[in-house]
Amino acid sequence: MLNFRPEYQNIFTAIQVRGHLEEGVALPENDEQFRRGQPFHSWLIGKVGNAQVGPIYLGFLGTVSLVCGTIAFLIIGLNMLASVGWSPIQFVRQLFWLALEPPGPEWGLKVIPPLDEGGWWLIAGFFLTTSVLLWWVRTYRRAVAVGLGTHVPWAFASAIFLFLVLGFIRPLLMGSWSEAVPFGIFPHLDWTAAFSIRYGNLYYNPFHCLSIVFLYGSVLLFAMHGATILAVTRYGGERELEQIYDRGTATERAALFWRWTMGFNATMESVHRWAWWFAVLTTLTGGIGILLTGTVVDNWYLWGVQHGIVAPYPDLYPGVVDPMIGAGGAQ
Ligand code: 07D
Repeated sequence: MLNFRPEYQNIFTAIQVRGHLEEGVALPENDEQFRRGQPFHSWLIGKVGNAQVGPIYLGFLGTVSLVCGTIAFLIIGLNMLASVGWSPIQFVRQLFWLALEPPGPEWGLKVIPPLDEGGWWLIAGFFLTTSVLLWWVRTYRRAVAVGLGTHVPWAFASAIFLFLVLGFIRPLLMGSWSEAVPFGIFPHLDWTAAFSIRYGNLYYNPFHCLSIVFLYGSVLLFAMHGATILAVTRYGGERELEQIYDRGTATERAALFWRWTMGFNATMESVHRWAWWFAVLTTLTGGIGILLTGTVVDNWYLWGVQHGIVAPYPDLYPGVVDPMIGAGGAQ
């Protein structure tokens, strides 16, 4: 008969650990001044994470990044508000449909087209990109400052790569800002659907396939790992680092469970490398797929036909000629 504490029996009974308030490791003097706020405990926040809130480090980069992010957010929001005649009620009612669109194709890569014809989109994009990049530098510098590896910043860099490909690099390669994604909730979803159709169905883009594999794979790995660790906490398995260098019964049992159920087990350490690579490769392969679209490959369906991946449509209506390219069509 196993003897375990009832708290560990299911996923709903979270344990809230409250020790003394922690200030964290000491920082060099010129860094220390940016550590802000008196830390406190919050029961509600302790329900989903560490009960301690703060201190926060608001250095120069973080502050500038937040300012730039706020400017972008305000430009986007105010443009949307303007598009509904400055009516707060319509703004809330139509929020999901509102957009700040990039410049039309007639403006190519012009640096500042008229503000209401994409100029605001460019300015908002500039501030958002600056904000994201500065936040990246912040994650890198904070990781080094607390003596961590730089794994988090490099994973974040992969996401930023896709973000830059979609909004900056591919539009540059295509020679037009109009290729970029609009700001807005449904508008950016409509953009992805239109993009897929314009380039002959993104499902046939092998890099979109890979990106989905890694996205779903990340979800699966996260679920497997989270479940495994919760399942072995009763043996101290949540102390993962100790279990990596001094394998205990928690690791043994978890490993045995996976060998029993699927014949193979990751190690207490390697599962984190699996997770890191799957997450990073989602956006890395995705970015490659988007870079190739419209630049190297113009129609992924036809590309699939050409490479024997997909069957061509049967020739049901022989003799029908596209009037745009056939005789008598527009010149
Ligand atoms: C987008 C980039 C990083 C983000 C950063 C954040 C802020 C916040 C906020 C101002 C997520 C910066 C922003 C700080 C600012 C304010 C308020 C990461 C991003 C740094 N697809 N699809 C993918 C599936 C279809 C299409 C990836 C599935 C259709 C396009 C992923 C299906 C069509 C693109 C994926 C499916 C289509 C994608 C995204 C199923 C039409 C992309 C990975 C089951 C709808 C993107 C290669 C990711 C890509 C992408 C999944 C279907 C179009 C794997 C599961 C056929 C155009 N699709 N998709 O992590 O990389 O994004 O494609 O049907 O561009 Mg797809």
